[in-house]
Amino acid sequence: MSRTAAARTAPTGGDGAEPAGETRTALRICPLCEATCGLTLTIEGTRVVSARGDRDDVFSRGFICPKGASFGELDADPDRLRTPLVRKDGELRDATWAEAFDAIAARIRPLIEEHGANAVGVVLGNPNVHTMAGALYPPVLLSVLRSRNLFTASTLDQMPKHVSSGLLFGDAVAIPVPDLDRTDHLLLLGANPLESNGSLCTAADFPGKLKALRRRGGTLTVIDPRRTRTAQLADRHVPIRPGTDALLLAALTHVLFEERLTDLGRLADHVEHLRDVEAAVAEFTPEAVAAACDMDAGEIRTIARELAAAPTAAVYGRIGSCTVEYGTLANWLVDVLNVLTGNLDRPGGALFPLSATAPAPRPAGPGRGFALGRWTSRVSELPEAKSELPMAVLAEEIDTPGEGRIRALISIAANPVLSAPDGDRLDRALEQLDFMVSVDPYLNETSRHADVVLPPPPPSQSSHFDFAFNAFAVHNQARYTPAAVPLEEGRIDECEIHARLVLAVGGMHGAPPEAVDDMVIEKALTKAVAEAHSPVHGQDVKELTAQLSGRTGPERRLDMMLRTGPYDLTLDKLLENPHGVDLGPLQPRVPEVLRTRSGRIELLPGPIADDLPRLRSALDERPAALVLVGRRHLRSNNSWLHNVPALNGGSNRCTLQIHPDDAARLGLHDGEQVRIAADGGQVEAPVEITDTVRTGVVSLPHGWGHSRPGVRMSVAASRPGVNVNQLLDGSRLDPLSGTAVLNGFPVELNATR
Ligand SMILES: Nc1nc2c(c(=O)[nH]1)N[C@H]1C(S)=C(S)[C@@H](COP(=O)(O)OP(=O)(O)OC[C@H]3O[C@@H](n4cnc5c(=O)[nH]c(N)nc54)[C@H](O)[C@@H]3O)O[C@H]1N2
Ligand SMILES: Nc1nc2c(c(=O)[nH]1)N[C@H]1C(S)=C(S)[C@@H](COP(=O)(O)OP(=O)(O)OC[C@H]3O[C@@H](n4cnc5c(=O)[nH]c(N)nc54)[C@H](O)[C@@H]3O)O[C@H]1N2
Ligand code: SF4
Ligand SMILES: [Mo]
Repeated sequence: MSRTAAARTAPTGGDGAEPAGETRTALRICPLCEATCGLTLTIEGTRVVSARGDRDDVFSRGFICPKGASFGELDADPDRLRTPLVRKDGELRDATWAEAFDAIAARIRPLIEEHGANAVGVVLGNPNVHTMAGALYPPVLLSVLRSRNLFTASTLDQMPKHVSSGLLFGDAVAIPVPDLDRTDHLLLLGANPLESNGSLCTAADFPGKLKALRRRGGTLTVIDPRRTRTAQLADRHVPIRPGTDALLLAALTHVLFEERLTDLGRLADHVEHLRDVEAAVAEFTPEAVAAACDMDAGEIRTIARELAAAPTAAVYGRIGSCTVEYGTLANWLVDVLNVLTGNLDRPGGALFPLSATAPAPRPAGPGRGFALGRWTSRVSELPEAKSELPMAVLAEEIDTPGEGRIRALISIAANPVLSAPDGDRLDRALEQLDFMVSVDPYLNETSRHADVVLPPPPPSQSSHFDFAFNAFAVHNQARYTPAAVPLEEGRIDECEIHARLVLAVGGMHGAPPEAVDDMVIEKALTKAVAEAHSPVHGQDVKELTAQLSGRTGPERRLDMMLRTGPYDLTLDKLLENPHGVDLGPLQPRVPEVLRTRSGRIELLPGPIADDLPRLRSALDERPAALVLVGRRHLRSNNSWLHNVPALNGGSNRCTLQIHPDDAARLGLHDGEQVRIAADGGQVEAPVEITDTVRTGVVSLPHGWGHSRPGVRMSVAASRPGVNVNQLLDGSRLDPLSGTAVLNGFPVELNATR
């Protein structure tokens, strides 16, 4: 047994005491982005002193980036909260776990009883997809709360993709990912994996995979208003006008029909409404969209022909195609193009991953379909999508008086004061709540408003399995890393925090936390044994429950999901294979994956057809003189890594990037402060003149603005930056998905001299 393997089985339980100074290694899947790299941690006593890429990891093969390398520094950040905080006499003070959960039970239950379930809002932030707790417990929390006021980072991010997948395939989480390792041609829109390491396309070493694509003779086209590091790798970079991707994609679709370049291949028998799509895009000729996109009509035709001619190809869009005015239409068109070129669901194209914890595939056939707008938000009456309301209306749901107002908020791993539009308004709204709980390691711009803060332990002390990202990975695999360091005295695991939260708000305060896991296991197994296609069909629930291994509730739940899943896997098998189990390349899954009412791919869904007139009218709109887009830096992760000294600095700076021609026109000099104004407000930032951004476009990153009082993030506060989302008032949304328009909105610049 290797040292590493020995370390993996050692600590978690017991007292875990280690003589200080003794060095060992342990494996930990990195939780800092979607690439899910395997890390080898070197641990001295209980301190992580270094992190390297795990060369034996079946998925990441040793890849690591600067964020993963700073795992130890992040883990040991002295600003991390060590104990729960409870507000007394207006001030947040250290408290015991018992006091914290008592306070939650005492305050939330009466509010629900008096004002109903919707009086409690829930906000789920991005790191929930990077923790086991965040995958396993929020669904239970929501089922006990039964509140319609759910807001997540998805409506600042990928909700357009969920809506598009829901409508096309009948399953909002059936998201095709580009087959990076095998494709011959990648058309990439609004994504910068060289900095982000990829998203809704989990691939460790995305940069290496793009280089390999080119080495094997494949081609890469990048559509991005900035000449990003990803664009610099491409065969073709198109600096499109922000917000117009849907027009470009509609024109590409048009060309495929017009030039008879469609070839659905095996999918031909599984697609509805093909001719309706042809009619729907009839007006979107390359010539008609060229001016709006600021592209050459000939180039649009070339891109369409290249896409059709490639032996295999994948169209892939991310943030720049999501958080924009026509986000759902663009995301729909991405997969329409994949279908029309026969690339959906074929090796080398865009395929549906099958994760180890997904339910075992059921036989093909009609499903329940996907419905949008089953209820609306109270104030602006915006439709729900995937049971969520737009994050952009959270503030108004709190600060607008009347029946149904949100009076209490449970915020888990979220920092909407910085990540959502108009943080100032949200900041004030949070002050008006009767009660707020934050599950968060930091006292930051959002959690500072909480009455109770529940801090999870640092990542070295948490076990990890990627429930979310395995479902979007470019290669099927499963890896589990138990906690690398034993829980520090006085800490409780984040899974237990969530379980106790569920019990406290669900009227079962004080019950053992495993009760939550037992309840879930019983319910899930009862369902599984009744399903003919389940590997446990017809078996006895009690016996199955007794077979589950795992030292903790979450481990037993993982074991259960593996046993009822599509592969012959158990928790023990994952523990025996600490570097992971390779489950092979992605396989075709149509029609089994489809859940539409027709059991086929519904290529022109009604809500999409109804939204197309909006896109048609965009053809005649006069573009704004200057629009703003965001950007990500390799050493960042949204709003919460600015407190790690190694990650705060270098290229990771909150500057306003502007093209030299625009700077000259506006008389702006490099380094000077500029005032940026938009319909929601204004902020000031230093000018950075660079020709990597096209003319007519400026770029300011998000996640900055750490200057509010009461925040306990000393490093971040020393270089606060400004909050780009203060430029927005939350009214610009992609209507079908409720996703905030964070890219491509008009701004004005004024020197502060
Ligand atoms: N203008 C603009 N705005 C954007 C974006 C953009 O591109 N431009 N991007 C959007 C996107 S894609 C996203 S996903 C959102 C993100 O929006 P949020 O999810 O609101 O923001 P994060 O900065 O990811 O903050 C997450 C919070 O989780 C906490 N946290 C970290 N680790 C853990 C943990 O292990 N457990 C718990 N319980 N908490 C933890 C952090 O301290 C922080 O408070 O921002 C969006 N906002
Ligand atoms: N280092 C780092 N990695 C991260 C994160 C981070 O903050 N830092 N965040 C993580 C999260 S939560 C997410 S969701 C992913 C996001 O992953 P990506 O989508 O790859 O992230 P971005 O770097 O925001 O890339 C969006 C690109 O879209 C471009 N763009 C803006 N508007 C438009 C437009 O209208 N059309 C087109 N075609 N392009 C446009 C921008 O210039 C930018 O280059 O990254 C994840 N990984
Ligand atoms: S690429 Fe992502 S998962 Fe890999 S080490 Fe960097 S932050 Fe971690
Ligand atoms: Mo995100």
